[in-house]
Amino acid sequence: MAGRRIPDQNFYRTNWNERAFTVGIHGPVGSGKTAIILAVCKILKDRNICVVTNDFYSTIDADILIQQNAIPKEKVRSVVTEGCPLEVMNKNLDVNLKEIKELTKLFQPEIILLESAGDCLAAHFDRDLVDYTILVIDIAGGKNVIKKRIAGNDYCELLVVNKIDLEKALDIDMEDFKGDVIMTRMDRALLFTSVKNDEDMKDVAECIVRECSQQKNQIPPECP
Ligand SMILES: Nc1nc2c(ncn2[C@@H]2O[C@H](COP(=O)(O)OP(=O)(O)O)[C@@H](O)[C@H]2O)c(=O)[nH]1
Ligand SMILES: [Mg+2]
Repeated sequence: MAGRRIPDQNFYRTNWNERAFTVGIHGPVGSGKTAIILAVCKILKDRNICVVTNDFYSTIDADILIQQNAIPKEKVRSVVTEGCPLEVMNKNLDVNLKEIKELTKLFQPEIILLESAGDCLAAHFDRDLVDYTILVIDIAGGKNVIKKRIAGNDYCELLVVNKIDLEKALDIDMEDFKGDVIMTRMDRALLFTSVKNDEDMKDVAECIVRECSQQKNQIPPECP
């Protein structure tokens, strides 16, 4: 049920050589961001992709991507974050931008996937950092998780509700659950996924590639 992106009339970018098309992938710890990035990298293996991860005090996520041969080692950068999760992306916005620009210079990638940590919405949605924002949540929070407001749901371009394969274990009625989620998204893009389902992961990859192509082919408005 991928919908359309909210048009952002004031946002046109033409210089992709300094900072490649960047996808911000954020959401709570454990929702499946790294697992989705892993799957997307494998699906898009013939394209030129780079990844930046943000890990607290570790390089775990970047290590997973490299060990699982999702992406060549040199195309992954790990920003090791410290301190309060609420501030972490904010503090590290410059560091992330630096890594993204360096990767762009080195490889001229078509797409950079940025896995972010923490809840600093201002940083996640900063247009100087990312061109397309994906929020990943999972159903493990229970059937009411979407009724409690999810930080970022109002702003992200694509909401991914992951781990739907766990519906029975969590005793969730998916039809009810989906209805609640759809209410919050209206006509904005939304996917229900399991990383165990290749088709679901292909849908995520497709959204990214389509958005990348749309933004790069956008014609800026003429100056008045
Ligand atoms: N059953 C199931 N497990 C998943 C799914 N997605 C991720 N996981 C598992 O959830 C855990 C956390 O995933 P991870 O990608 O590290 O979450 P992150 O913190 O958001 O990056 C890992 O053990 C994954 O294998 C899914 O769709 N279904
Ligand atoms: Mg992760």
